[in-house]
Amino acid sequence: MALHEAFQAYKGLWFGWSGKVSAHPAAQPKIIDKGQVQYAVMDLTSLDRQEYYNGFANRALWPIMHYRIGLSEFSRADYAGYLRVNRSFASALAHLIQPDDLVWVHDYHLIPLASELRAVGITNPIGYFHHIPWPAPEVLGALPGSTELLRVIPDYDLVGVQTERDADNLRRSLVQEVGAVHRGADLLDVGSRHVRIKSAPIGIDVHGFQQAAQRSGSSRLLKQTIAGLGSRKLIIGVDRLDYSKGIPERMEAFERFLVSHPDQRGRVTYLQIAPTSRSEVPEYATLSRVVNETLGRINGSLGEPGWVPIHYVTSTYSRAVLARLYRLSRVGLVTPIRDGMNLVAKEYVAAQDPQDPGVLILSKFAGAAEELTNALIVNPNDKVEVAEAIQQALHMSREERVARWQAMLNVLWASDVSQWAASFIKDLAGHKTSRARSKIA
Ligand code: ADQ
Repeated sequence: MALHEAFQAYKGLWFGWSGKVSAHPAAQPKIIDKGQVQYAVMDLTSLDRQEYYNGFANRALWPIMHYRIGLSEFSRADYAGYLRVNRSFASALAHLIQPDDLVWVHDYHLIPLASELRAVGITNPIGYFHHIPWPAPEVLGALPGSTELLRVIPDYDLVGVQTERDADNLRRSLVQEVGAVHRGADLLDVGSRHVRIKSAPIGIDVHGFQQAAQRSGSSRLLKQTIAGLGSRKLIIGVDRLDYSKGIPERMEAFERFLVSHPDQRGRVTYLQIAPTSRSEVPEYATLSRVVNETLGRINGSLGEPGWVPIHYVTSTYSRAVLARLYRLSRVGLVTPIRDGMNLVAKEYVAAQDPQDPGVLILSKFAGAAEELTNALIVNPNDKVEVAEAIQQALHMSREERVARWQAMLNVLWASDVSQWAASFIKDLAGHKTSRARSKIA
């Protein structure tokens, strides 16, 4: 979503998986024209989806990148599928790349794409942005094939990650595993290639969220939430249903808060919005069960007639509805166990009422914590600490809320998503003298 907005400003071509599976996918992409941007999309076979997407990308790489070595399921067949799909994407994309194009690749599904493009003769500048954390070398090293993945990184000219910590981790892995040599602050030499690794934290459409939060959007969830709240304060969590987001841990921290502060029972409602994702991956089905059990237990043991402590919904909502809900909430609870950035933290801040803003409680393991230092920063594994942060947030003076919020809003304005994209593209363009359009994969 954030990316699509940022790229509306550019004449370019977006290339990627259509999200569809077919028995005999065409070798060339289907081209769809939408204003300035052309979309080139390809179907996958069901084996591709299983090995490439559900398998290596989401069952091996995703957990490792989120420091969950124990959840990472590596299989040689999945890895071969990952490389095969990247190769077929590269061979289709190569026909669409013009001599003056910049190519900007996004996320962990496509790490080998530059290498495959180089193999078919593409010499254009190619950048890569990694949306999720880049783990410490000793964590990544647990993944079979990780050295091979590192070897293809120098086929990019520019690599962006979300935080300084991620950039440092990636540079250290390149030095330790593939013999990269530092040539400047963020420039590395690997054989004859040079690659720049920079921290480039992604932003949001700040103005868009501010505007949306002030409109009187309507939806059943919004109406029911407003009607059910009365004088209660609202605490909100919004996440894809993913084990990296710390949803059951957060519910238990809220339970701890209610147990430690019984006077607050009936005075607060916690709304957790968590649309299902990756349901074909077994760990996500397990998570769904755990969340439902945790929710049922807490609501069963602490609920009272006329008051349900945690409201849990799994639908997706428009930006207008989310922004209104953020603004209605006294507390934004963003406590991932590990997260590349976490856009919800930024959206929550942008949507607040300047006269009476809510308080952001933010995990120290979200990339956003490097920037939003005026949030209440917590360790999401420490339920007592999170519970006490909830208590502090609910009782914070208006002056302190305004001061913290203003400081965080200033950070958001310093790099919204359009500036973020423009800055990356400018850096990438530094690798050539002229360009006509950009390619996004
Ligand atoms: P995600 O893991 O998907 O992104 P996040 O950054 O929180 O995580 O973005 C989620 C987005 O989905 C937000 O814009 C949010 O508003 C939206 N969303 C969540 N629930 C929704 C719902 N019920 N209805 C509609 N929209 C909903 C990955 C990385 C992150 C990184 C981003 C961007 O894992 O760490 O911040 O990419 O780089």
